[in-house]
Amino acid sequence: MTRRKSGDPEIGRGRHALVIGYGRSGRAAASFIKQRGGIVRVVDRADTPELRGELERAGLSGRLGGYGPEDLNGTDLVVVSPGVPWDAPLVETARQRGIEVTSEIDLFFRTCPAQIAGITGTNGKTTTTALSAEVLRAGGLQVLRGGNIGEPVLDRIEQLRADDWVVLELSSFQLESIERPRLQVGVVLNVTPDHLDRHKTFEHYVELKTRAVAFMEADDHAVLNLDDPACAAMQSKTRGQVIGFGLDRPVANGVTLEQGWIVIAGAGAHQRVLPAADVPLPGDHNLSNVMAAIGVGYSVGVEPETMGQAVRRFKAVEHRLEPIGTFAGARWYNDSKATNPDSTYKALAAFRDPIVLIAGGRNKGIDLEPLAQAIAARAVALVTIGETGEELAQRVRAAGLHEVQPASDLTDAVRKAAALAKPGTVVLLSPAFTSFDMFRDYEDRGRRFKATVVAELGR
Ligand code: UMA
Repeated sequence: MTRRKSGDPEIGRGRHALVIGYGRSGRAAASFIKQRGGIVRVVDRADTPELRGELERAGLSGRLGGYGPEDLNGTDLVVVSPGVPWDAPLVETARQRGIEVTSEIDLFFRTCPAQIAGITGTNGKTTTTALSAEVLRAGGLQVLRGGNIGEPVLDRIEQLRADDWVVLELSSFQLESIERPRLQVGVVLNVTPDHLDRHKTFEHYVELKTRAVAFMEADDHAVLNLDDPACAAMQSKTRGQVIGFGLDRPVANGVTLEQGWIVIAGAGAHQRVLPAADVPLPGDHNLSNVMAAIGVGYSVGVEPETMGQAVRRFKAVEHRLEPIGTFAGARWYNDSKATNPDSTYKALAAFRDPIVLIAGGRNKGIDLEPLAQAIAARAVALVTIGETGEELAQRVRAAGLHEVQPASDLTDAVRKAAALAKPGTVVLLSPAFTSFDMFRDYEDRGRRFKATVVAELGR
C-alpha cells in the first residue's frame, strides 16, 4: 500500500476564513485554522445562549441568527459544515466571487499524513466504522476513529503519524465536499434512497457514494457489498483492488459465508474467521457490517483469528438496536439512528419475536407507502410520533394493521407502547425518519427515549 504524501503544512495559515455552521465540524475547523494563525469568523443560522457561549469561549467573532453575502467581505476561504447544503446560496455566491470553498473533512484529506480507511453507505456506517477501528487496533495498528460517527478529526490531526490509520465514517454530505477523497481502503455498504431532499435524485446520491472508491490507485482496496446492486456496479468505477463481501452469493476475492462461518475467500485457500453465530449483534444486516469490517482488516493484513476475537468482543453502538432493558417481560430497544425506512426494515428483520414499533418523524422526501406495507407485514402494533405520525398511522391501518395509535409526545408514545406490549414482545423505537421535528438530532431522540423508558417503566 503506498503511503500518503505528507499533508500540506500551509493549509489554513494566514487565511481569512468564514466558517458556516458552528456545530461539531465547524468548531473543529475553526480551531484548526486559528491554531495555524488564520483569522476565523463564524456564522450560524441559529442564535442560542449555548452558541454564544461557545463562540466566546473559543475567542471567535461571528454573526448568529442568519447570514448573507455581506459576510463574505474580507474572506478568502469558506468552510462549509456538513449540515449546510453544498449549493446553499451563500456558498454559491462565494464560488462566484472566486473565494475558495472547503469543509472540515476536505481540509483533513488535504493535510492528513496517515492512511485512511473510509466507510460509507446508507445504513450501517457507524457500526462498521466502530468495528473496523477495533479490527485494526486488534491487529496492533494505531487508529484514530472519527468523521460522521460524531467525532470530528481535523482538530486531532497533530496526533497522527505516517504509519497510523484513520478510520472515518463518511456521509454523502462529507463525500460531496472533499475535492479528492482518495482512500487507501474504501468501504461502500449499501445505497438505498436517502437524503433526496438534499441530493435531489437517487442517481446523484449514488454518484456521491461512488466517490469513496473513484479516486483510488492500483494498490488501494475497494471493499464492496456484492449483494447490493449499486455497490456491485462500483467495481467498474475503481482502479483499486476489489474485496467483495456478501451473504447471498459466492465471492471470488473477499469475505463470504460458508457452512455457517464467515470466511475470507482468496486466490488460495479459504480462511475461517469466526462462526456467524458468534457475531454479538442481531440481524443479517449486522452480519454484512461485520463482513465489511473483516474486509477492511484483510486489506490491511490483520490475521483472521485476531479479527474474529475483535468481532466477538464488540458491543452494540449507542442508538443502533441498542438494548435498553426488559420491563414487564418485554424487551425494549433504542434504534433512534434509523432515520430512513431502509434501516427500519433492517431493524424489523432483526428479531423473531412480535414487535411493537414506535416510528415517525420528519420526512426527507420519501414515499411512505412501502414503509407502511412493511410495518403492517411485520409489526403487531405501531405507535407513531412526529410530523409524519398521522399519515403513517393512516397508511399502516389501510395496509391491514389495526393496532395503530398516534402519540402526542415521547412520554405518551412510551406509555402507549407499554400498554400494547405483552411478555415476549420486542418494543422497538426505529423511527424511519429524521428527528429534527421534535429533537436536536437522533442522539437527543435516542437518549430521551431511553431516559423516558427508564423513568416510566423502571420502577
Ligand atoms: N447550520 C446553519 N445553516 C444550515 C444548517 C446548519 O447555520 O443550513 C448550523 C446549525 O444551526 C448548527 C450547525 O450548523 O449550529 C450544525 O452543523 P451540522 O449540521 O453540520 O452538524 P455538526 O454538529 O457539525 O455535525 C456534523 C454532521 N452533521 C450532519 O451531517 C448534519 C454530523 O453527522 C457529524 O457527526 C459531525 O459533523 C462530525 O463529523 C450527524 C448526521 O446526522 C451524525 N449525519 C447525517 C446522517 O448520518 O444521516 C449525514
